[in-house]
Amino acid sequence: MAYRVTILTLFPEMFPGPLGVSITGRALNEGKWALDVVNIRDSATDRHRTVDDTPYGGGAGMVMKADIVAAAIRKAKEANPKARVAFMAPAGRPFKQADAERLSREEGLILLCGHYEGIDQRVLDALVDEELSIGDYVLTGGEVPAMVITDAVVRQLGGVLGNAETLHEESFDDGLLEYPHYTRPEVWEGQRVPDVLLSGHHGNIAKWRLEQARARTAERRPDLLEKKK
Ligand code: 4H7
Repeated sequence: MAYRVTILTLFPEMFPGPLGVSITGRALNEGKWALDVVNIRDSATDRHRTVDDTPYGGGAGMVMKADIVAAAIRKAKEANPKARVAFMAPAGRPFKQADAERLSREEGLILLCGHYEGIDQRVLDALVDEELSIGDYVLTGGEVPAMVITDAVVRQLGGVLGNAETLHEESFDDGLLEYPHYTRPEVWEGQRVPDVLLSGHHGNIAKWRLEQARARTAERRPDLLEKKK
């Protein structure tokens, strides 16, 4: 059975969006993974299809209702019964490459996208396995984070990446930032390609790339070097 991703959202028209093109789109068309998009509003029961209500304790904004969101999650679980359920939130645990690898080894994924001020905590406690954040910024909704996580997970699935793409992955899965890349022409607007890359000396090229990756990491992400020790 193909890996199934179920998205629970108030804005289903946002999908597949970027997931429908390039590597993820090709893999989707080839049946290497499946995407279900479920409108949370379809689980509303009243005449106005209400999904939100005012917060207990007061304050600005609205909160997504526990009963409606719970019904949507339960419906998603019927079609994707062994899936891990994740909620995209600014207060979530930071999503890392290791999470993409771990989630790709699960039997499917249900991603819950919040809007308004968030979702009633009780449905999260009862039905959500983990809460994830893609970074320290606030977004309008959880849809873009869900796309980010789906992209990162799908490219870890077997048979999704081509040979060249897989090789590249391996050479830079070492906790360093990537080295800089160059292609023709040799001189562009007065800037030359570094001589070593034209030398044909594969040992020197590998050494230079590693030095570049280390220097960049020290400059831009010293936290990553600290972790490697
Ligand atoms: C849960 C709770 C994820 C989800 C609140 C989601 C950033 C990330 C959301 C909110 C997200 C991330 C709703 C609070 C919109 C702010 C204006 C959806 N933002 N939002 N409010 N970093 N937003 O992964």
